[in-house]
Amino acid sequence: MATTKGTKSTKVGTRVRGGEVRVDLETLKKTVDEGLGEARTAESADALEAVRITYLGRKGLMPQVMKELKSVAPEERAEVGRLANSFKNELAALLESRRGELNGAHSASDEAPVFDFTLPGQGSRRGTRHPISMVIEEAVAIFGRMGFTVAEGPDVETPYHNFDALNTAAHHPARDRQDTFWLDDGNLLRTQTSPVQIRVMESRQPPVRIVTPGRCYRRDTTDATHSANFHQIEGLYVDHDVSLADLKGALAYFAHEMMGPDVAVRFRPHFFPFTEPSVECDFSCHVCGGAGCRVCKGSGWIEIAGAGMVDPRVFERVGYDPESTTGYAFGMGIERIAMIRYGIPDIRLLYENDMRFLRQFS
Ligand code: 2NM
Repeated sequence: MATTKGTKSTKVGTRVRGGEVRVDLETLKKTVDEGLGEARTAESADALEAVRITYLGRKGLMPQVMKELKSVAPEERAEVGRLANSFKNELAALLESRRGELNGAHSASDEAPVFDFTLPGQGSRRGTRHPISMVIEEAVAIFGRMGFTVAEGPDVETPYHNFDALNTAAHHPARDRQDTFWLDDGNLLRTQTSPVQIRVMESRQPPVRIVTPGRCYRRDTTDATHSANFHQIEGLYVDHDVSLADLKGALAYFAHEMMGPDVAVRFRPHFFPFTEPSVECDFSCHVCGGAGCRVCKGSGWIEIAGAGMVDPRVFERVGYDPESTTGYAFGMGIERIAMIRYGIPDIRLLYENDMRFLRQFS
């Protein structure tokens, strides 16, 4: 476009005397092409923003065109208005999409990488086995080496399986509402795992050689050594000519495998309704070696298991011949063994799910 004295071409038309700009379609079309081109080729967010300010900013070219629309030749005016409007929309959309593009490219390559492959991983902490599970698994493995298999049964039991079949007298204090969690339907939460052994004997003929690990319930007030929920593992071996010597050998083997070869075992007479004779089995204190310390309360011995020869009345109840059938049974508390083995001073630590405590176990 020719430039004459006193006039000067601008991006949207010709500046005439008095500073006003005469907008014309041809110049505007060029400006539109330039604007879209600049927006397409801007290489940074800042450059993009400069394009926006030049064309769409408050003092930019398009507001100027709109203001000067009245100066446009009447035959061009409608076309100039349409072009200016469509350009504004197109440019705004283009700026928007280029901005997204540049921002994405910017963070992915120029400055902070999204992922630094050289950083050490965060790792995920593996869980640990609960000490109760560890003792159960260990005990099951030890008895497994003596030919015992695992049997399980329901936590909710009938009074028949939990008491009657075990020859527990109707007036026995263990049945008391104070000792047992009775349910409204007349059933109860098992107070030991012996009812599992009754169920197994009801359903199988001898020989039977099982251990029954599992959760038991008694209405104890919780303190450092009592929990209303606890675990037992009981064992039962039924065959012909099973003797008390077999029982002693099995429990001695268990003691050495569980607590170490230097642990001594002793048996004291006791009473249980379901065994005759009955014994209690103590392990010598693995901490002081029998000399007496805090762990064994000065006695040198730790009470570990109750046991005995299965009472013929129990065999009668389950349909075994009480004359020809012999067997031993034993039972012990898992928590007690865990506490002794790992030096856990309070049974509640086993039930509070404090990760600082539990993470110490493998
Ligand atoms: C114990 C102590 C002594 C025992 C007896 C029986 C069964 F079913 F054969 F009669 N099961 N468990 C038993 C014997 C349990 O726990 C301290």
